[in-house]
Amino acid sequence: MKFVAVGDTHFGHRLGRPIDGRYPSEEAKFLAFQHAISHAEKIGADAVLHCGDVFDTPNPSPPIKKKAISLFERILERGMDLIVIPGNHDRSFYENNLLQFYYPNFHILNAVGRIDVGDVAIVGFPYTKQPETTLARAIRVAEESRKTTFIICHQIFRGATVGPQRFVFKDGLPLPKLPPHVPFIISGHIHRSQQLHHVLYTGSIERTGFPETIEPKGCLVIDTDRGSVKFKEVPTYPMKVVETDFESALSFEPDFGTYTLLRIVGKSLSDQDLTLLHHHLRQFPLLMYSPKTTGLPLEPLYANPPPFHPIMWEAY
Ligand SMILES: [Mn+2]
Repeated sequence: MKFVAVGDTHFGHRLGRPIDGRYPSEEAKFLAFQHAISHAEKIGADAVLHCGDVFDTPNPSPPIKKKAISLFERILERGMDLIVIPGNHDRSFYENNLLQFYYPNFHILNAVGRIDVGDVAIVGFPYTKQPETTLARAIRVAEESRKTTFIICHQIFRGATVGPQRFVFKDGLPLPKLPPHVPFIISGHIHRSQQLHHVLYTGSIERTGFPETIEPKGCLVIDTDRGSVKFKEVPTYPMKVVETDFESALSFEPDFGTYTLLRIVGKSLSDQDLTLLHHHLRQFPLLMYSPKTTGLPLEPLYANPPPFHPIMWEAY
């Protein structure tokens, strides 16, 4: 059987200012998710697993909800199961939904629960602030299953790494022991896809901020016949970080259609410097810059980003 796991779609996420009334960042999230769906269709996936943070906010606008629902329906109409767990950005949305009336293959896990898809079981639970007890409960539910079982969640595990400076989460969940028929846990929440032993992060489907410029985006493809899990990259909206000195910043022109963060490094800026900068840079809707306060000289952060290792697990 085949599964496509995605996470952190953050539908409705807005970055920069709109161009002709539209935020490219909003459309980019849907486009990236469509690429993941197309891949699921192409390989004949049995189910799509969404590991949380469907929306960016608890109350997305009606057009954002409608677009998201239409993409969910595309998956469901194809006969694939769709299993969703609530993340931390958008939990309230999941409480009442009518999709389940129309599509018996649509599943939301609002508490620890198990969904069977063919000869595989999926155990999942929503984002929680008591992750140790909830994960222990999920593992007990998984133990009762006699099938190959995947656990899906939306949590921080100890050792997860993000950002150009390789920030490491030291306080997350310890990596748990899993029963032999539970080969791995798939999690959303950390936007950089990575493997921590048997914990696999899908990563966000599109970038929600500049620290994510250093990594590709995509979904995970699970093939239970081969026992493999692989990262599948999807095309994304152009985004980059430029680090420069103050003088160059005053004449900087970004590429049109590229989200750009301009970091002015090496000099503490005065009020007058900031006014000059703002006057020049405010004309570009997809450009953001830093610093925005006086007396805070920035160090370069992006000169030596950590290498990205796409998940390529051949035999779990
Ligand atoms: Mn998220």
